[in-house]
This record gives sequence, C-alpha cells and structure tokens, in this order.
Amino acid sequence: MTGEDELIGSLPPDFRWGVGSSAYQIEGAVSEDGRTPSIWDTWAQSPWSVDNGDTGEIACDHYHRMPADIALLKELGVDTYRFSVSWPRVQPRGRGGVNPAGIAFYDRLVDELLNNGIDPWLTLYHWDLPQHLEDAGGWPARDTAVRFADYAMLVFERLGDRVRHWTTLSEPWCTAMHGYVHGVMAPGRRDAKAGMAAAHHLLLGHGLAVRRMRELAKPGTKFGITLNLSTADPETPSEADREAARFEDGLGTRFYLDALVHGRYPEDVLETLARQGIRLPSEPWDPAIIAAPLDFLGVDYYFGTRYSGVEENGNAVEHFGLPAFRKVPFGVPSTVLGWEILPHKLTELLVRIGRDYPGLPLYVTENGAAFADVPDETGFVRDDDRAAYLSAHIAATAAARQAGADVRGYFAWSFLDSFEWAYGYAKRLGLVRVDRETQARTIKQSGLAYRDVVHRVRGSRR
Ligand code: GBH
Repeated sequence: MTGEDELIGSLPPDFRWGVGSSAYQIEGAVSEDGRTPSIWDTWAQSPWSVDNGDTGEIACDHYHRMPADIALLKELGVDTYRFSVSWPRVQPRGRGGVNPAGIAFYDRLVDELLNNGIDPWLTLYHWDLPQHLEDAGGWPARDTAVRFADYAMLVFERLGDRVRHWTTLSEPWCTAMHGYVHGVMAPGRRDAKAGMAAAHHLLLGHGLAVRRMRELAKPGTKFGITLNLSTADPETPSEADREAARFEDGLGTRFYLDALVHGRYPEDVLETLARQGIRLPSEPWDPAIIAAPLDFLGVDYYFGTRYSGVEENGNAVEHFGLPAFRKVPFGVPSTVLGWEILPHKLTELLVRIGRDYPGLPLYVTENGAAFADVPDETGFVRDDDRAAYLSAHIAATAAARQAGADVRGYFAWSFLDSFEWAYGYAKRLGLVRVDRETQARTIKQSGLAYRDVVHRVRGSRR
C-alpha cells in the first residue's frame, strides 16, 4: 500500500462521498417552463465575457436528461449528490409566488435521488441571480438579502420534508469579488464599494434564510454554507509579505468565517477598507443575524496561494479600489486552468479552519481539476491525471482528519463536464465526459477510480 492508500483507508465507513454540480452549469432549458434570465444568461450574451462566446443555453441539457443522469450517479457509487436550485426557475421575478413548473423539476429530482438511495444536498444559490433583481440593484442592494430569504422559504416549504442538508450560498466571495469588483463574472461590475456591500448582503441573506428555514425544519435538518477557501502564505518572512498574506486571508477567509461564527468582521479588514473609503452597509443588528447557528461548513478547495507585499495596483492589473498583492507561484505543476496542484495545502487549510473555528463539522464540498481530456473513439477518457489529483486530495483530507480536523465528507467537482463560467465549455472538470455535439455521457477513468475509492473505504470496514 502507498501512503496515499493508507491515508484513504483510514477514513471511516460512514464518511460521506458525493459529487457536485450547479444549476446554470448543467441544466440548459433557460427559457422553458416560465424560467426568466439570470445574470449569467445576460452576462454570457455580452461580448468578451465568456471564452468562445459559450452560454448555458443548452449546457448538459440536464433539465431534460435528469433521470438518466441520476442513473449515472448511481453507477458512480456516491451516496450524496450536491446540486443547486435555479432561482429564476422557481421564482421568475425574484419576488412573489412560486413557479409551479419550475419547482416541479426539483421535486422530481429529489424523488429520483431518494428512490435511488442518493441523499440530496441542496444549494439555494450558486451564482444565478434573477436578472430582475440585478436590475433592482443586485447584491449591493440590501433588499436582495430579504428577497433571498423569501426565495429560500419558497423552496424549503416544498422540499424541506425530504431534503436534510441545506446550503444557502456557494462561494459568496466569488459573487462579491469576481462579480462586483473584478468584473470577470456576472454581473461584471467593477466597483469595490459595491462588491463589499454585496459581500455583506450575501451574508445577511444567508442569516435571514437560515433563521426562517430553521423555524419550520423537521428535527435532523442541517443548515450550512459553502465557502471557497485557500491558504495564503507570505512569499518570505518579511513584514510586507506577511501583511499581504494577512490581508488576502482576511478578505477571503476571516471576513466570512468571523462574521458567520463570531458575529463580527475582522478589525484589520475593516481598517483596510476604511482607508480605501469603504464602509460596510451593516446595521447594528446585522452581525447577530449573520451569526445564526450553523450545522456545517462546506469548504471548496482547488489550490493554495502565496503573496508578496508588492502591490499590483497601478501596474498591469487594476483592482478597482481594493489593495491587491502579487500572487507568487509555488512553481509546481498545475491544471489547465493554471491552478497549481498543492494537496498538502488542503490538509493545512482544513486543520487551520478546524482549529480557528472549532465545533463546526467540515465537508470538502468542491475539489477537482481541469485537464486536457483526450477521448478515444468510444468517448472514453483515460484521465490518470485527474484520478491522481482526486486521490491525492482525498488522502490530504484524510490526513487533516488524523490531525484533528472534523471533516466528515468529500465531494468531487464535478459530476459532468459543464459550462465553466467565464471559461465556457473548453475546460472540463467532469468525472463524466459530455460530448458537446451529441450530449452522450461516458464515465471517465477518474470516475471509475473514484467509485473504487468509495467502495474500498465503505467495504473495508464492513
Ligand atoms: C469553482 O470556483 C466554482 O464553484 C465551480 O462552479 C466551477 O465549476 C469551478 O470553480 C471551476 O471553474 O486565480 O484568476 O484563476 C472556484 C473558486 C474561482 C476562486 C476562480 C478563484 C480564480 C481566479 N475560484 N477564482 S484566477
């Protein structure tokens, strides 16, 4: 046995194994059954937004192929499926009553999963805000937080009897920063003040939604949030590099977790923002709402980062009113997205989160890799690179457990080759290949390898 196998073998038989997807990335059917455009429909149609001019109009056509896709999940041997609900499908105007045809899809999806012995993990928001709400101000507007809680209740009232794990938001940092500050994702705005207001209102919407759902929840229903987290090392021990790493960690990790767990934003981040003339639009009672008790934390991890204290502002890169520091590569191999492969940083991250925010069960809710898949004539992809990436990161998760982090599950990202946001379809992360012409699905080598890992861990203790 290799060290990796041994680590993986140390995971308990009740460890949760899943794969994940998100609505806009796989569903397609963007104007069917009363769905209205989300900010991603709008953004994908604007010039220079998405590579190759790709959109989610058809995506994986999952909306029409759902039962067959659930059969594939079953073949992969996972016990859990993490998916997201499309807000503009369920509540087309972003306010008002439910769209019966829209919610019916998720109703069928949940039943199909349960009938196949797969536990549904539902995420309410994975980036597809109804365009109607963006037109009314989007996440920088306080009302969007209230709208989100109303939408959460619409979904909860219909699916709360069967879905046990509810995640409010997926990666609010991405919405706030990529969407409103960097302008590289929908809605494509470039305004740090708006971005930080968005971050606050995302967290507020989360807190409002959790409070209201919990009042109606059956015992045993769990509520959580998913954050994209990373390690942030200084390039050297110099004061300037340590400051840079501390700032990036503050904005990316402590901003969210201090608010969610302790009900306060980190002082050092607030001070830096104040120096840029940015004040969060936080009412005195907001922090207590945001800190609504959490049952679990989803950790999305792809790569570690390190920083030098050299500011990039005023040089090649514009950061629209926030300090930004130079990312220094580690010089290790990376995926085709340029994301460096650093499994031991996942161990470090999980141990650190477990130490700094104790008492919060952790799940790795996203982890995966884009590689240059080359299918044979049957559509099969021998992606040993992806299989190795997954196995190394599962072992890293097991190592974190051994070091004391309360990690209870792992979800590979992603189920299918999907619409990869600004990268379009050219970048593939699926365990299952999707032929862009025919929509044919073929489980890749990595999918088979993942199935074997799940099987081995479950079976070894039986
Ligand atoms: C995930 O986000 C998404 O949650 C998922 O939907 C998506 O399929 C997956 O990425 C792959 O695209 O350093 O300039 O390259 C991961 C979070 C998104 C945060 C990209 C950092 C990096 C920009 N990351 N972002 S860059």
